[in-house]
Amino acid sequence: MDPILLSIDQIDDHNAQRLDALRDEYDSLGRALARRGIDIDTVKARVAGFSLALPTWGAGRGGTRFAKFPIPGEPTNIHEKLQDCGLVQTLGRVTPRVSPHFPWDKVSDYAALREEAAALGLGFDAVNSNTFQDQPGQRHSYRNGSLSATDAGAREQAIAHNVECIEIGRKLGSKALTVWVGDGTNFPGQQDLGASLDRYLASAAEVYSALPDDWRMLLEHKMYEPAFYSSVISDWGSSILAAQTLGPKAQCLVDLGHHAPNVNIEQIVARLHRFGKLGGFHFNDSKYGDDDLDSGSINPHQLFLVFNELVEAELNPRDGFDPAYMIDQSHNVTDPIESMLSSAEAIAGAFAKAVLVDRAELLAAQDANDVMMGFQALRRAYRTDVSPLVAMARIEAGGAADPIALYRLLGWRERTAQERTPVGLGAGIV
Ligand code: PSV
Ligand code: MN
Repeated sequence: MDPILLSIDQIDDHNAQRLDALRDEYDSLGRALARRGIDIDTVKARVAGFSLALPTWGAGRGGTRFAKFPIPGEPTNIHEKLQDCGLVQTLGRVTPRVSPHFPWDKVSDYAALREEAAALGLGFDAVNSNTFQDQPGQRHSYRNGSLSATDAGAREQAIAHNVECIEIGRKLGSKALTVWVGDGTNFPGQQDLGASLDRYLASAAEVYSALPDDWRMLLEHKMYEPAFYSSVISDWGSSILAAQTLGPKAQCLVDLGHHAPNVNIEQIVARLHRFGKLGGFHFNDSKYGDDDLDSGSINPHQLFLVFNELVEAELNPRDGFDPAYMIDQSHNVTDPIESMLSSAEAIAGAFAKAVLVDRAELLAAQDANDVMMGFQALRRAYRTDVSPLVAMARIEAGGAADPIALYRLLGWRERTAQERTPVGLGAGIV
């Protein structure tokens, strides 16, 4: 496959046809914002500075527990996944990093992989360990847990895998390890709820001790699935207690789909930040559970409210607030490249809206207990159509005015369908 994904001319031609209309819309939005005392170019600069990572596994079609429906040309190895992520970044310009998952993305030469990614305009973000599946030839099964297993051999194997992920991550230029375990139970009485957490903490401490000085360990909680009665790190409470027990390099990672229904996620964000423990975010959307739907497709208002807290945290940082942002979605019925482009734009848009919130007005309303004006400060920002602003930031960074339209014109899938090995059927990922 040609590593040059598309020429600058192709993007320029595409943009040239749309630029006049976009300028008109941008200027109109600029005038509307100026009437609110907001300088559009300042907001655009904030948006231009916003970025997040793509998950390597998001480049492939996901699936449900029941089935996976592959599409021709989808990637089957890390090299092809990098190409697709590189294309997303070239067109969208919000996602300059990828977050790899091991052992799914194992190769023999990580220095070469780092160079390969750099040639595509990509760096590496947090590395993800996988002790929620058994691998061929593995000595101990994770059937009864990994870091929290009663079997010392399984625990040691899980610790060693996480330490290996850190070593790989160092070679890739990463600075964080994200740990999500599927450990838990399906039946009352299956495990001692206290002792399993003790075992998890002891194992996690060993992983923690292998972290380089400038690394973080991000603990990702999830209420249920694959465990349906209890999960060891089920909620933000368990997560922050574990992070506090482990030490300052341990922080919590919030995946939008991993909570009890109707939980106030923005409040969780604010709480974690209050204690300097908000380390990362997995963006997706959800209707019922960990649905891994496209960001902003179900509840865009929640996404905005989450960003309202994140922007607030940025403005009032505690303990070097520097969250690792990533998309974590399962693209079951769309072309993953299109979903990642659309989601990156939705996430950047939610960030832009949160930047528009008049913080002084919000604070004054809160201090005066003026409920309606506090709400209106958020509402005014939320209902602003920021798409011209996000598009202009993208174009100025070298991206496409309409990334999905240009992607379709490229015939990328038709090409990759000719050149890539077809994916097998089967069930999807969690
Ligand atoms: C678990 O559901 C999760 O959100 C974790 O981030 C995993 O690493 C990822 O999904 C893999 O499917
Ligand atoms: Mn996740």
